Amino acid sequence: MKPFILSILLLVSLLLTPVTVTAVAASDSPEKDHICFRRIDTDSDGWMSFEEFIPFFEEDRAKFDSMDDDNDGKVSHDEYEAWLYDRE
Ligand SMILES: [Ca+2]
Ligand SMILES: [Ca+2]
Repeated sequence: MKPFILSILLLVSLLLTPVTVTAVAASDSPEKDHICFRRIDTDSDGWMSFEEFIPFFEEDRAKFDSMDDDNDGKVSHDEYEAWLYDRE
């Protein structure tokens, strides 16, 4: 009897797993475009350079300039956050 119950439990958990994964993925989707600043800032100097920006946003100078609020040629964490919230 016990192996039968175990196989039922296994079947139920297999059936429930895709639902759980879908629910998690759906709740994550609003954050999809929010790339962590620390991931972009690969040399960890606290600034996003245009070179660091390209792999994530492509060679879109206009977008980089729109993030670089004080036009010093680099994007601080605050400038990046402000740009993210501005967009929403
Ligand atoms: Ca950097
Ligand atoms: Ca700046």
